[in-house]
Amino acid sequence: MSVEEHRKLLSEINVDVDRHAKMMNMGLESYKTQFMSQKNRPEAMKYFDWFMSEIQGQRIAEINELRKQKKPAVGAFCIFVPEEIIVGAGGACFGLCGGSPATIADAETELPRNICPLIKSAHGFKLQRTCAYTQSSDFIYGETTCEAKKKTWEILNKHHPVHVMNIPHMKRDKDLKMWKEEIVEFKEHIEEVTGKKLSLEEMLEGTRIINEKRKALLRLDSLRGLNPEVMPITGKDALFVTQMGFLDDPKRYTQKVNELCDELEKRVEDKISVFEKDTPRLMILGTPIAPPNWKLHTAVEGSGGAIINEESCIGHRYYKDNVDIDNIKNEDDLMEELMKRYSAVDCACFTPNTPRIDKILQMYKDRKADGVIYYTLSFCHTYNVESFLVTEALEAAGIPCLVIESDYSPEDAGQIKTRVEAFLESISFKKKANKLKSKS
Ligand code: BJ8
Repeated sequence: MSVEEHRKLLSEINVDVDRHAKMMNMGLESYKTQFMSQKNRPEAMKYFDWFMSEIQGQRIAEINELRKQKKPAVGAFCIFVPEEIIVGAGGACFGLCGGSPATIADAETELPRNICPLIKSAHGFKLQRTCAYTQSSDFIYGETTCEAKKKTWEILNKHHPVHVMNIPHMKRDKDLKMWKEEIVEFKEHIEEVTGKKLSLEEMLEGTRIINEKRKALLRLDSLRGLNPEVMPITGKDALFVTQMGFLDDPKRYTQKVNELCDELEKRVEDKISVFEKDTPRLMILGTPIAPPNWKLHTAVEGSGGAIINEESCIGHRYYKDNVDIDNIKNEDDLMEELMKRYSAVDCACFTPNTPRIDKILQMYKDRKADGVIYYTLSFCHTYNVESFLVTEALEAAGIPCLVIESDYSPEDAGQIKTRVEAFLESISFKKKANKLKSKS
C-alpha cells in the first residue's frame, strides 16, 4: 500500500505527509534492492516483506486504534523500557525511527554535530514530523544511559512529551534498589496516561507476551548461528526480522517468527544453506543497528561473508534474558524480577561491564564463529572506549577482530567494504591453513 492510502490518518497525527512519502518511497526501494533480490529466501520472509510495505501504514493505524481506546503508546530508543508494563496495559511499545541520515541536518539546527548519529537522526525525525511512530506516541521513553541522550531529552521535551527513567551506571545494591523504584514510577506514569490502575494479572500477562517474543528471537538466533554446516537464512534477513520486532504487535510477531523458525528448522534438517560451505562466519558486536542502517550487513554479505549473530541491543542483548515469573505472589515480586531482568542487560553505560566480555567469548565459542566485527556508531563514547577491553580479550583468545566506527552517511560504504574484504580474505586464508595443518 502506498502512503497515499494512509494520508488521512498520517495528517491526523500531524505527519508531514509529502516529505514522509518521499522518504518512505526511497526506503521501500532500498529494501526491494537489498533484501528482496536475495536468492533462496525462506518463504516465511513474505510476512516481513508485507510488514515493511505497511510499516508506516497499517501498523500505525493499529497503534492509533489502541490510543482511541485509551491504551498507552510509547516510543523508545533503548531496550531498558519496561515494555511488559505497557503491553500489560493493552498498549503498544515501539522503537522510534533513528537510523536514517535524511533527518540529521535538521537535528543539527538544535544539537551539536559531534554526537552520535542515532540521537541526531531520531531528533531530526521529530523536528521534520516524518516518523509516524514518533507522532503516534503518547510520550517518548528517555533514559540516562549516555550523556548525549540525557541532555537531548531536555530539548526533545520541548517538541514532544518525554518521560525519563534514571538508569544507574553501576550495579551495586543501592543502584538496583533505585532501579526498581524507577520501574514502579514508570508503571505509575502509564497509569496516569491511561487513567486506570494496572492489576498484577495484567502486568503478568504483558510479561508472558514479551517473554514469548524474546524466546522466539532466541530460537531464531540459534537456528541461524549455531550450526556451521547449514546457515538457513542470511544475516541481513535475520537482522531485519529482529528490527521489526521493535515495531510489530508482539503476539502476531511472535507467531510469525516461530513460523519462520519452523521453516528454518526444516531447512537445517534438509541441509538447505543460503551460504556456500566454508563461508566465513562473523559475529557483530556493539551499538544498535536501527533500520534502515543496513550498511555493515550489506558490506559483509556482499563480500562473501555471513553474519551469524548481532551482540547488540537490536540483537542478542535484547532477547538473551527473560523475566522469571514462576514465583510471583504480588506486585513487589514482579517489580523485583523486572529489575533483575533489566539489570542483566550488559550495555556499555555500566562500569564495570566485564560480564559482557565473558558473554562474547562464550558466544563465539558456542557458534564456532570465524571472527568478529566490533561496530560502533561515531561519537558513541561508551562503546568506543569499551572496545579497548573487548578487543584485548579477543586478542588474548586468538579471535580475529575488525573494528569499524561509522555513521549513517553513505560516504564510507566503499571504504568499509574494502576493509571487510581484506578481513574476510585473511580469515579464509587462516581457515585453509588450519585445514591443511589438520590433514598433515
Ligand atoms: S541498552 S546500547 S539501546 S543505551 S545513543 S549509547 S549508540 S551514544 S543506544 Fe543503547 Fe540502551 Fe545501551 Fe542498548 Fe552510544 Fe548513541 Fe548513546 Fe546509544
